[in-house]
Amino acid sequence: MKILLVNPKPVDAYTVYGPSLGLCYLSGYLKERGLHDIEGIDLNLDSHERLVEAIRTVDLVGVYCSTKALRQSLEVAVLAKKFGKTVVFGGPHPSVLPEDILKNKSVDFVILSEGEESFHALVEAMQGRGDLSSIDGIGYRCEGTTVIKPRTKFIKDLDTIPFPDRELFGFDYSKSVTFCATRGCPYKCSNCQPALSLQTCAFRMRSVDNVIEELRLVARGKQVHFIDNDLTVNKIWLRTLCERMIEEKLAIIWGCQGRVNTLSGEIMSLMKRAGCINVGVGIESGSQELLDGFLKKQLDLSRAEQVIAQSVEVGLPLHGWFIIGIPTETLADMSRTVEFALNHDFATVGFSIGTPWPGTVFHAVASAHDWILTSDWEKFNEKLFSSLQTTDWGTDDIATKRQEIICKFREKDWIVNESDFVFINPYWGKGPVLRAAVWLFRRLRLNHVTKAVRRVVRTVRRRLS
Ligand code: B12
Ligand code: SF4
Repeated sequence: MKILLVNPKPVDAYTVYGPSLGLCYLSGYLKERGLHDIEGIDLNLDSHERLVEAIRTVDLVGVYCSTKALRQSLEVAVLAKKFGKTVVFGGPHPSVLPEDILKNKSVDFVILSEGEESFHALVEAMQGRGDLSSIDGIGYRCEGTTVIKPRTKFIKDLDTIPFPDRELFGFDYSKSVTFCATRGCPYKCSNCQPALSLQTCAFRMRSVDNVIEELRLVARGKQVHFIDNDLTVNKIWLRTLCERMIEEKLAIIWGCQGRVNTLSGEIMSLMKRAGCINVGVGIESGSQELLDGFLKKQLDLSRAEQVIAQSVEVGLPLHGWFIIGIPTETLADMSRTVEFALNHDFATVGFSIGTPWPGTVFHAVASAHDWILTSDWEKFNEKLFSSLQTTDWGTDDIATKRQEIICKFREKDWIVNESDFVFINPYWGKGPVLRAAVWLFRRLRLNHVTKAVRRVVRTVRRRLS
C-alpha cells in the first residue's frame, strides 16, 4: 500500500523549526513494520502541484489537522477524494472533534490522539489483516452512523517507538533538528490542549539511553529544538540526561519548555553546561488569583520570581510566556501581567491572546457563557485578536491592551516583534558597562546603523560563497 502523509499550511502559518514531527513518527513506525512506500508533503514547503502529483500515485492520504489549518486540511481531503483515495485525519482537531470531522464525506477515518499503533492497525485492516472493530482510538462511518472509539491505550514504553523518519519531507536538518524526548503532560491547565495528554494519558519519558542514541545519530554539532510540552517534569531524569549530554560531548546547543515549579538554580546551571541556551516558561498571568482560579496552573508567582533571579545568576536566558484575554480575568489583572513581564529579568517575552481551542476547559466555559463571537475556527488568532466578548471586556478592549503592551515594551527599550507579539530584552545578561552602552545606543536610535552593517556583512558573505 502506498501512503502519503500531508502537513497542510494554515493561512497565517509560521513553520518555526521544521515539518510535523508527529507525521515523521508515523512514517518511522510504519516503515519499521515493512511499509516502505511512504511519501511526505509539507505544504509550508512544497507546492500544490507536487501535492496533486503525489496524491495521484498513492492509495491512502493521511492528513495532520490542527484547528488553525482545518479548512486547508479539508481541501486536501476533497482533492484526495476526487482521485478516489482513502483519507485519514489525525492530530489535535480530529482528536477532540472526531464527529465534526466525519461529517465531511471526504474524510473516511480519524485517528484519535497518539497515532502510531492505531494507524498501523488501520492500514493492516485495509489490507485484510485484522478488523476495524478491534482498533482503539478510531472514528469512521458505518451503515449510516458514525462510530467513535475513544482512545483507551497509550504506548507505555516510548523506547519501543522507532525514531522519527526525518527523511519524510526532505527537509534540511543540517543545522538544527526538532526532537521529542517525552509525551504528555502531568498538568491540566484550563487553556491548554496537548493532543497527546487527552483522556487517560499519563506523562511518559523515553529512557535517557534511547534519547542519547537518537541525539548521537541526528544532532551532533547542531541546534536541537525540544518540542516537548515540558522537558523539566522529572528532575532526576533531566539531571541524568544533561550529565549524559555533557559526557557524550555531543556539541549541541538546545532549547526547551519548562515550568518554574520544577526549575532551580542548580538544574538550570547543569542544563546550561549541557548546552541549553533557552528555556520557555509559561507564567501566563501576573494575577495569582487567576492562576489558582480559572487557569489551574499550579504555579506560584513568588517561586517564579526566585527562578527568574536564579536564571540570571547562572546565565541561562528564560523566555516568559504570558496570556491576556482569559475568562474571569479583569482589565486590572491584564495590567498586572504586563507589569510582571516587564519588571522581571526575562531575556525574551511572548504574549498570546486567550483562545478557546476546542477540547479545552477554556472553550467549555467561554461557550457555556456564550462569549465566543465566531463559530469559524479559522478566525481564531491568538497573536492578533480576541474572539471573545465577556461581561468584563471584549475584542476592542483586548486590541487596545495589545497596542498598550507594545508601546510599554518599546518605551522600555525592548526590541519589538509586533506580529508575533514577542519582545527581546536588549539588556539581558549584560554587565553595567554594556547595559549603559546599549542604553546609549538605543537612545541615539542607532539601530539602523546595525541593520546596515548586518546587510553589508550578509552581502559580502553571499558573494564570497
Ligand atoms: C511543537 C508544536 C508546534 C510546533 C511544531 C514543530 C514541529 N516541527 O513539529 C510549531 C511551532 C510549528 C507549532 C505551531 C502551531 N501550533 Co503547536 N504545538 C506543538 C506541540 C507543543 C507539540 C506537537 C508535537 O509535535 N507533538 C509530538 C508528536 C509526536 O505528536 P503529534 O504532533 O500530536 O502527532 C501524533 C498524533 O497527534 C497523531 N497524528 C498527528 N497527525 C496525524 C495524521 C494522521 C493521518 C494520523 C493517523 C495520526 C496523526 O499521531 C502522531 C504520533 O503519535 C503541541 C502540543 C502537543 N503536545 O501536542 C502544540 C499544539 C499542537 N499547537 C497548537 C497551536 C495552537 C499551534 C499554532 C496555531 C500556534 C500559532 N500561533 O500559530 C501553530 C499552528 C501550526 C499549524 N500547522 O497548524 C495547539 C493546537 C490546538 C488545536 N486544536 O489545533 C497545540 C495542541 C498546543 C495547545 N495550545 O494546546 N506547534
Ligand atoms: S500549559 Fe503546559 S503545563 Fe499546562 S497542561 Fe499545557 S503543556 Fe501542560
